[in-house]
Amino acid sequence: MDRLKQKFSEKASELRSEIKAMLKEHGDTKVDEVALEQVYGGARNIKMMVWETSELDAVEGIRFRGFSIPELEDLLPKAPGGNEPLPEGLFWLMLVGEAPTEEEVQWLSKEWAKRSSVPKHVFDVLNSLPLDTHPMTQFSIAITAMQNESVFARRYDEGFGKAEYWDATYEDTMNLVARVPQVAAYIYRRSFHNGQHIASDPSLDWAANFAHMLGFESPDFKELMRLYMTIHADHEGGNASAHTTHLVGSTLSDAYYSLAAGMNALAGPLHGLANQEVIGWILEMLESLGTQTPSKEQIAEYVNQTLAAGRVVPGYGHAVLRRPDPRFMAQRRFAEAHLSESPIVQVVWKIFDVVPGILESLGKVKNPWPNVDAHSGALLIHYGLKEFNYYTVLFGVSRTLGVLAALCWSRAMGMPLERPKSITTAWAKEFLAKQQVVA
Ligand code: HAX
Repeated sequence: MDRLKQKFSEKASELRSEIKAMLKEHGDTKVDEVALEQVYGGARNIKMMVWETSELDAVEGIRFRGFSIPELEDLLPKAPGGNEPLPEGLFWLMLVGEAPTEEEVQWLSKEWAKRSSVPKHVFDVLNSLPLDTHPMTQFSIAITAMQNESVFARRYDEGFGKAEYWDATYEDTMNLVARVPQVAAYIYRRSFHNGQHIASDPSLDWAANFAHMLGFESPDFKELMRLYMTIHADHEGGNASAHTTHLVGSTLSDAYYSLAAGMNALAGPLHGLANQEVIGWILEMLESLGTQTPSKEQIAEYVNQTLAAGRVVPGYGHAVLRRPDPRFMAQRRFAEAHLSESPIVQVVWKIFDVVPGILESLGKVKNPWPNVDAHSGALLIHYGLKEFNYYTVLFGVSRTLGVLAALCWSRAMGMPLERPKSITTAWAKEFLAKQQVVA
């Protein structure tokens, strides 16, 4: 058993016993009440699942195992000479709840490099798709195409028992995390660089190797990828990509099916695809205004036109957050340090000055502040990654870390099939009528 698997097994066994004891004593304690508007309103804020790897506070933002993004920037190991946390460290932290040492992170980089070989048929499947197939469609198909390699599915067929589910899920998770950068880079190069692929360099860390396979060698871009892959990894369990992965996994669909399902959820414009939408919207705005350096007044006018057309302002608002997203602020800090003169970054910052006031004035938007997707595109464009319908794949590569670390925990905790209750409107009316009779 490898060292991370051993550690995970020990932690999981401890927590399993604790949960068993807690449920024995407090299993019928109420943790929530549900209002009819939540039932009709996208289940906002209803506590209905367990997600060990991270927790989202409406004001403070995301905490991974209790650590905020600025704290992670200090806590996690960096690449030699670098300032940004290595995503390997975040994965380790999410999986076992302890920050790794430099040596443990180096071991994990090597372990993923060892497991990174993608079966040839996956590339054949990708090559059979029209070149203009959306990169997220290609990504989802490629993940599903790898499913024949699932250790979980094979061992389930052979008749293995519940106590081993976590072990096989760990193997699938490690293999998938190791492989997705190569799959994602292949999609980028086939879609946008005439199929001129770049071989993996296993001496590099996971994010730097991904940057290299995409075709970007600048040290700053590699640092950006380390930051990007760290901050997009997890956002507790209720967001659509995490929840979908969790739900599908609860049927004992293996990690490949579960991740592909989660990626299909990420591909929606109200979720991960917003990173593509933001930059598309900014470029449309610049074109429509006929300037690369719009004034705040011009931006405000364009925002009002967007709203008048019944569209949302992409990159702003959030179902849980009620302050500027710390993931936006982390990217802003990176931009201030590396590319504060970039014209497109300047536009993003001006939009940040203008949009919250306008959204607030509508009186209905619960969070007028920027989310993670408001900044990322401008950073990528600056470094030359301009094909913005690819951006959600970058998000997906990172999100793989969080949703699969959480899937390991779900199988280790013996989480059951997820099956909440739905109602009909007829039931709701009848229920309300009975309540009135009682009152
Ligand atoms: N622009 C215009 N209107 C907005 C808005 C925005 N950015 N954000 C919210 N609203 C509107 C809603 O559409 C809703 O209007 P109606 O009542 O007319 O339907 C109203 O304000 C109340 O919505 P809310 O309660 O504040 O927000 P929700 O929890 O319903 O939705 C969303 C959260 C993220 C979907 C929403 O803010 C939105 O559409 N934002 C733009 C798209 C976006 O950036 N998505 C990415 C979110 C982060 C993420 O998942 N990244 O992957």
